[in-house]
Amino acid sequence: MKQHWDIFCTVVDNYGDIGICWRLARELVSRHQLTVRLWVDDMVTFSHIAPNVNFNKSQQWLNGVEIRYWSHPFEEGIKPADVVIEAFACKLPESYMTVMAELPLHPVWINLEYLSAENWVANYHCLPSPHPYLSLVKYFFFPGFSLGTGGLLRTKHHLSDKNIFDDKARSKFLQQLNVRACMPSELRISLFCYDTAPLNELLTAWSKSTASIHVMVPQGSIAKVVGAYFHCSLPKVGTILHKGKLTVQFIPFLEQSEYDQLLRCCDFNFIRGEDSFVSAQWSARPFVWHIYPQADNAHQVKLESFLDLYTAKMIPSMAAAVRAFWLSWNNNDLISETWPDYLAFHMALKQYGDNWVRQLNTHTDLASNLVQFAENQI
Ligand code: TRH
Repeated sequence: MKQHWDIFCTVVDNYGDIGICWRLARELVSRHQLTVRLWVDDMVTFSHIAPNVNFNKSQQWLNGVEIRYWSHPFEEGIKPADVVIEAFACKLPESYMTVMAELPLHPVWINLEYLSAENWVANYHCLPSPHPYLSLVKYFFFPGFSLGTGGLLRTKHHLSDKNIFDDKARSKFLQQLNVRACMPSELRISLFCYDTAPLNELLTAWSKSTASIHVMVPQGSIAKVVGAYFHCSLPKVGTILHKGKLTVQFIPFLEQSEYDQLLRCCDFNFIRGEDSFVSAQWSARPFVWHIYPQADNAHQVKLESFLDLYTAKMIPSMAAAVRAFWLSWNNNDLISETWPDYLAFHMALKQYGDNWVRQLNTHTDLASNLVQFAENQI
């Protein structure tokens, strides 16, 4: 009989939590043939990355996943699944946990953690934590980049099969977005970051760049900041603005798998948070991470740990240029000085992206690791 999985997701802010859970749910259904129910407390945010989700419905099926609105109080009479994923410590409903504890065979209960490249991750991966008063055990599952961690989410949308998504497919995809073909020396860039990033400095650096630059900006708060730079309030989809070497085009906020495709069409991807950060790596294109800011500057350690890992096999000058640009992007510092050095490594970074994907591919992916772990517990 097919195993049943429940994934619980609260949308803290933005799109990352539901972005990851939605990817994972589809992967468990399509590749591991599991029956998956995804509980989400914010259907409107969900519908931004998955426009086929009807946010007025409390139950619906999409891509083989049963999507349920997580209401408060939680629905009565719900039978817990064989495996329960609590995404990012979102706290399962009390009533659901009580039923879990009453079942003769307790479900496998996994808390899916945020991704980090820090060394301690492997030591904490899969550690059990007994519930204080129910006879249940929760396991902490840490995604990561190295052996001994839970690995990275890798889906069919991520895998850049060069034979399928070739130049022709790329041009067709961009045409659908009304993005014109680039001139031979022009660079195509996708821009997704938090609106605290030093956008004005970067746009100025781009306008003075040695290469012509065509930037695609999805609708949202960044579009407003970029629009303001050009004295254009509320730039609409399709608006194109110019300054010096820079062309900015405002595009729609895309459906998640389309966004994955966009990443594979660009010369540089500016990404953020966790999910687009992982997708950008699978796209094998040069990328720049705007990390989600955390209390006590915990994100700085996370950023440095990833930089150490990612640049480890680069030649020193390239590693220095990457580190300098990423740090200036995250710390609002000296963008005009770090961009030209970073840009100079464009071709080398592109090649490095292929090697990086090869390195990541030597580890088992997150969904497969979760399935294996659950099977070992049952
Ligand atoms: O949106 P994010 O900032 O999300 C998160 C949340 O802030 C979360 O609380 C925090 O814990 C986490 O970051 C670290 O960034 P992220 O993770 O990249 O998620 C963005 C999602 O939006 C991702 O699934 C890709 C998707 N997306 C689209 O589907 N279409 C688009 O056009 C764009 C730009 C993104």
